[in-house]
Amino acid sequence: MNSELYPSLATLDLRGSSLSRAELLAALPRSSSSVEYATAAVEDIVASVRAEGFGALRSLAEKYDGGAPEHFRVTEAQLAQALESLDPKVREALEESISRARKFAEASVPRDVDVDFGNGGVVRQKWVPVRRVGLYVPGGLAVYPSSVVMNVVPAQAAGVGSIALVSPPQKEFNSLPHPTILAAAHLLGVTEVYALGGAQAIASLAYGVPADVASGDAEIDPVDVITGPGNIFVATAKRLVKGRVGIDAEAGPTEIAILADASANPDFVAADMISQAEHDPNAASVLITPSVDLAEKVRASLEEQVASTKHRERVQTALSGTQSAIVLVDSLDEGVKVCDAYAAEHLEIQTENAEEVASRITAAGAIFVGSHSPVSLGDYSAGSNHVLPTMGTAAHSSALNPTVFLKAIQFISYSESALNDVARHVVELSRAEDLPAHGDAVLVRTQQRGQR
Ligand code: HSO
Ligand code: ZN
Repeated sequence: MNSELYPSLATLDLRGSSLSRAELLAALPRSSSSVEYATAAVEDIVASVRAEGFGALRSLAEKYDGGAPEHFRVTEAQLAQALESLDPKVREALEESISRARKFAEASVPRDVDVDFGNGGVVRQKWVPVRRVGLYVPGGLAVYPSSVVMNVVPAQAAGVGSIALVSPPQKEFNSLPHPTILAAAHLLGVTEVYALGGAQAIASLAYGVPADVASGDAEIDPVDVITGPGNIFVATAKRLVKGRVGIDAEAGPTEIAILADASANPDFVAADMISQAEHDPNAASVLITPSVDLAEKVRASLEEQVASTKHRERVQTALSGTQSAIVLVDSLDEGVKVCDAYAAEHLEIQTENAEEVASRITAAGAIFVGSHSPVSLGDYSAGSNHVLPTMGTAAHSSALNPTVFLKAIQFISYSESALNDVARHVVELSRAEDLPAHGDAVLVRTQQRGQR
């Protein structure tokens, strides 16, 4: 094929090969970001926050964020001020994003179940929100008010009563979080916001921070669940505090895979590859196609579109990295297998009968079906969530959704006669496990001790 166009994007030619799943996994492009190397530094940060509270937070903010705010908690007046200063068009766009995300999140809250086994033997499952959550919104290369929406809305839909939001202090904004982040928080009715970033923010949420009389900073109450994307230090810290708190899927560099055939519009495919590459030089853009002709046209379109895109350098680095490629396959069926093995954060299906092809996919964070459902739509305004599992973790993990903020409590309520119905089976199994006291606890109620 003609790789002279956009030659820095690699080709992986799988045509005619019959790889095992393990071989396929090894062959597929993937960014090599690993949380291990940050572990020692993050352990130190978590330990110092636990030992020294706000004192540690102050010196860490000076060291990593170029300065500490007067108080870490953002005041109501500062939140209101940020919203007042927000461009009305951005406000309108955020409101639309919130209303669609809310509609979808509320519809996604799982139903309670109630199963009657007869004679008054009932088992129920009730979804109960966690008491308090901490949501991390990154600073860094870009400012993401959209991520405020994507984290807050499912927590609210789940019925969480207490929400704390953290985002790194920005030197140019008086060491407060970026004003559009504050504005989005205020729009969503979130009143507890802290200028805290990095591993220290995660440690503060997980373990809490005692009040500091000297500085006047009030106590930060520990949370039960922490969600939200962040850099490698944030991801590592979340991994460290997991168990003490629940976390969402670990977020690595963003990735887009596109399964396309000859019917796809190459300009659409190229634009979507560029759109996610724009996030990060480590972002992954992967096109999977049985059509050599489409692959060539996409290269030509990339050549043109990359030249005029704003974050050209970042995009070029991402597209020429080993994590990005055009993968040639023998057929769409083979393409589906490749998609399932890759388990992309975002998967676009730009083929004939896109709905049918999409229905055969079994691993992806979110699937964007057909020519008019680009990933960037989902990033902002579709109603779906943009906090998604990366690095192949979509094989076992899901988009951020209300269940992340809920626990399913089971209620067991049996009457005497319902207990009678199964008593002998409990006794039998307790004997099989050599735990006779288990059976006795039933027999003492059903007065069948004589049968022992
Ligand atoms: N594509 C990113 C989310 C995002 N895009 C935020 C723009 N703003 C990861 O899913
Ligand atoms: Zn994006």
